[in-house]
Amino acid sequence: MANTYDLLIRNGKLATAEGTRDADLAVRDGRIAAIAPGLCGARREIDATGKLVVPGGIDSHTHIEQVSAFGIMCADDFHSATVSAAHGGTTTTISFAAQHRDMLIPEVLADYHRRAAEKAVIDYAFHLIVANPTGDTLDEDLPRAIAHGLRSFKLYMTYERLRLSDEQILDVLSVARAHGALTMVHAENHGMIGWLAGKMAGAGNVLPRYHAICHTRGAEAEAINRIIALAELVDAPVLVVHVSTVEGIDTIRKARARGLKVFGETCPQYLFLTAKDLDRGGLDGAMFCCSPPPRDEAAQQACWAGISDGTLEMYSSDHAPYRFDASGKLPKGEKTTFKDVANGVPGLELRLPLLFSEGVATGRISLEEFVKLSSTNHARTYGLYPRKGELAVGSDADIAIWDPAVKRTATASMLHDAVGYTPYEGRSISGWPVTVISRGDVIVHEGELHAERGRGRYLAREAADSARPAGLHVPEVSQLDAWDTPLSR
Ligand code: DUC
Ligand code: ZN
Ligand code: ZN
Repeated sequence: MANTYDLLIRNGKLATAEGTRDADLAVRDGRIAAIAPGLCGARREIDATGKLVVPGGIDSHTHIEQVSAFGIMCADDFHSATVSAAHGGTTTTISFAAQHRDMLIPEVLADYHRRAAEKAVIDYAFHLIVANPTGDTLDEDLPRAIAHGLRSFKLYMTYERLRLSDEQILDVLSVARAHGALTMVHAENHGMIGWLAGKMAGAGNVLPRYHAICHTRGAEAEAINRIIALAELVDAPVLVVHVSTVEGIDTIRKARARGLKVFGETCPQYLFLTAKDLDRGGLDGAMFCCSPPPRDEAAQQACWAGISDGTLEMYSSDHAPYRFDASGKLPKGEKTTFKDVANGVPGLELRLPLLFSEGVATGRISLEEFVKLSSTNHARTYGLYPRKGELAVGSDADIAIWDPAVKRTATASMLHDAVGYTPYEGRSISGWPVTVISRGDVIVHEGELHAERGRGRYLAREAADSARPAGLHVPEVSQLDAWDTPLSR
């Protein structure tokens, strides 16, 4: 019989956001060519008996080969990060092209494109961090970036080097709205954190645990309230990233109930870690310092509740990889205080195994919810659907085959990033990806990588549904009424 297909995955249980079914899946020319029982005629076959066949993961919040808000280059480049992602069942990353205040956006984009194209082993896209929204940036650079398929910006309300004023945020939100981009926001009140940090450090309290105390949950709550008010004023969609608090989740829930286009993301560190992890002996707690910090059990439960009622549609790693040495976490060695610690935790490779183990295997979430959180919601939100995030004829053949029966203990040495530690060391994890396929190529099989540097492709994106300018009522700025904003109704 002629080989109609390049690859056939047989006898698996296919799971999408819509449901599960037993079927074979065939691939031709990098795309899904057929889904049906009893397919045959392929150059290569994989027997997926007893396994789950799901869309490859999309991690839409990753920091790769990026200089941080503290001026530190992170540990992973586009090769190590995407290799690590692939081993964890992720086939697309969206990372940040980060403007710092002295940089021009076209140069920033050219630089990230060049570095990713040389090294990435899976497909990738970028969000643009906007740190200096001047007139030219607003009038020319941002609209041009959007026209080239870069459909999302990230803004910071804290970090001295990156934060924008409310007026600057309104400027960027207005451009995003007019041209069909989605704005992601790091929402923490800068003044509250800085004031507390000064008091703590002044009193000699400098261990990592004080990081969690200073990034008080009220700082997140205040900033989420404010960004929602700003977004409502100009009727722009916003996605609050790395939401960590009971209060923050509740505020987003209420805004959505009012019909506002406000979305929320949470991350493994808010489901699986707490502030107690920062209170390990000496500087060890620095391994868990990220912003916002992990909170308490009540906040973890609120994150799960936000996931199950759809308030938090996005589950991303916020992979921010720094080694536990002077190149990363501890820039001043033994003298490093909580104010100096590089912010961020790694999570690209374990994001999905942790969610599968703690979510699906415990019965806390369904397989359909797992697919949405790991892949489909990201594709829909960031303008990649149905090319990515779906098992359907015509979609890219980005697929992860999971064995729910495999149980392993997480250790740093099993991971493929360049970090050298994992915050999840010693955790028992049930359910792992065993075969990972990107555009029809089997790039990971039984723990072995089969992918060349640079095979990953840049993904220009469509406007996401929430950010599509057509169909929105676009008022003249002169019509805005700051107190009664009818814009989003
Ligand atoms: N906080 C951020 O804002 N970005 C990277 C990681 C972190 O902890
Ligand atoms: Zn952030
Ligand atoms: Zn981040």
